[in-house]
Amino acid sequence: MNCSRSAILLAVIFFASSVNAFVILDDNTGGDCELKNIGVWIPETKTCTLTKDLNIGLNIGTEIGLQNITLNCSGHKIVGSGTGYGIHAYNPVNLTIENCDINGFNRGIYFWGGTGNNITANKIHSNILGIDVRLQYFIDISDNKIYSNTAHGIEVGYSSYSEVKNNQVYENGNIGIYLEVGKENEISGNEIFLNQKGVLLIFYPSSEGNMLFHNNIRQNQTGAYTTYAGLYSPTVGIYYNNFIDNNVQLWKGAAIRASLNNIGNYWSDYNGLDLDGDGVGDTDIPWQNVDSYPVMEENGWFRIPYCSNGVLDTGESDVDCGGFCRPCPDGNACLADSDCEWGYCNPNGICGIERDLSIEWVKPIQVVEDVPLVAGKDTVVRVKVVNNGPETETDVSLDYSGGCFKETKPKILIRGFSSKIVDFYPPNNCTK
Ligand SMILES: [Ca+2]
Ligand SMILES: [Ca+2]
Repeated sequence: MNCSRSAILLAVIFFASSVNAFVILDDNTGGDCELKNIGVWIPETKTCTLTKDLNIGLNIGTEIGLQNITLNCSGHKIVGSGTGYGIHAYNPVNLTIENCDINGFNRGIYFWGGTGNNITANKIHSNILGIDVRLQYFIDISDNKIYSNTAHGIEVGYSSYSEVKNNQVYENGNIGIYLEVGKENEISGNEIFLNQKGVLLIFYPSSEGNMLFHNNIRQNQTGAYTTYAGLYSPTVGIYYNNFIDNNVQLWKGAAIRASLNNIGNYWSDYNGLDLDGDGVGDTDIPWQNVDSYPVMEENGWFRIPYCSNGVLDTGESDVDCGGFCRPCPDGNACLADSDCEWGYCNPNGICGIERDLSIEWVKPIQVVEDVPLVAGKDTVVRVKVVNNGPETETDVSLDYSGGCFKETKPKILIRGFSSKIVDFYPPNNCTK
């Protein structure tokens, strides 16, 4: 009796989500992209750019997987009423989903099968599951903000060669990033905080080559939870992470290699001693029963020997800096913002200058101070707006006199008692 009741329920959900959704197709109008007047379709690049918010979800193709499609929401919202999928695709190849704000669905993004897909620069929040992708090869999930989903933030299942990187994953009700079976997957560069479990890793014996590295994992109930099914556990690499103030820093149920080049992780609760002053702890090891090389300070892995040998090595963006080494100063080569001291890698792959302003309280109008710009150098003016009150929306403006640059970012939502970074990019022929 219970069986048939669940079967009927599932059928209803599928029917609702497949009918009650816009459909993007690879034809003259991009399917509903232009037919239903929700966006602009460029056939040459197979790109649908949304021009309005949507209150039902989108299917990319039907039962037949499409290739090389891009959906650019251009910041628009796709809002559901608690069921169905925000964006659904079956067996997509080289599908890109970018700049979407997806909330209020059973699953914000759901892919079943596929190769080479990208999910980048989206906000995915207040769904049951934020991103749920299955049976993927070479999926790239990067630079998204994934928060306040009631179950998991990102779930990658039965997939291989995935990259989950540089995402902010926070305040999800159960698991922040859930990697379930598959090989050669990398989870790196993520900020993972205030989830029930920051990261959950489940492996089968065939799940070789998975890595969790270079992440900030803080204030979760459990930082990282590892386990396996089957007769033995493959080894997962967990190194160069900051484990900070998680109630349980690490649950070790699988085999873990907790160091690379004799450098491990930073553990906020490590209270051993560094007897020879090399930045790596020497007593109370292996810490957490896994880490024989706990570093003494946050991001302490810049002490890797290749970071001070005067040679450009694999893993550095310039000589002895970037990557796992110290961030590079202004003018050095970079591949990502995280390679740079100022946190800004310009489009030419050179570390630019960041100007940091801090607004200590959200007020109707607040003039902070002059920020100098240098002609010929790319600058990002990074405004950190601190809100010491309840959740609010505010405009943030940057105005250089002389008409060189003026921009307002409207209606920036700042959660209560938290802060938000707002970046401006003045042209590099400006001086001030
Ligand atoms: Ca030492
Ligand atoms: Ca080097």
